[in-house]
Amino acid sequence: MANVYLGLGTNLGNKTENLCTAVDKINEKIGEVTSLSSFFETAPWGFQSDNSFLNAALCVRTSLSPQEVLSLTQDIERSLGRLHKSVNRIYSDRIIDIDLLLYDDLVLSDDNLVLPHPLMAERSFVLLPLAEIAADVIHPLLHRTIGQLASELSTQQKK
Ligand code: PH2
Ligand code: MG
Ligand code: MG
Repeated sequence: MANVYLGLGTNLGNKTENLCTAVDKINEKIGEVTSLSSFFETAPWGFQSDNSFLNAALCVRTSLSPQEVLSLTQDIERSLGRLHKSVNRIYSDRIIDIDLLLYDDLVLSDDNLVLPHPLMAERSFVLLPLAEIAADVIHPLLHRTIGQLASELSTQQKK
């Protein structure tokens, strides 16, 4: 069994409902959701939009491989009505986005999946929810805890 941390985000429609539906489907199709952060209202990062986000992080215990988890999260995104993915980091408004952040302490770089998520340490909309549920988890490449990364990022952003 692996502990997998997922980041969830939505900035369209009924955002609370979108997150809750995604969590239910993850619990049903991927494995037991063992922790869930609170929902954070955040400003769009990396693109312009009038629609603020609701972001969350969760831990799911699963016997599935990283690729199987990825494929199921993409099925869940589609079942909630997500139409397109970002291309070359051109982001757009979305009903739901589910990102794989950490899969135990696995380091992996496939064409369609990189673990840990390559941008997680730069994004407070990822680190703040994640720090609520995984403060003591160590990032396998940066060798710092999620709690440390979160507080370092917020100090950096105040400069
Ligand atoms: N996701 C992005 C790009 N920008 N900004 C916020 N606040 N929340 C997100 O989930 C988010 C974003 C790419 O997936
Ligand atoms: Mg994303
Ligand atoms: Mg995504």
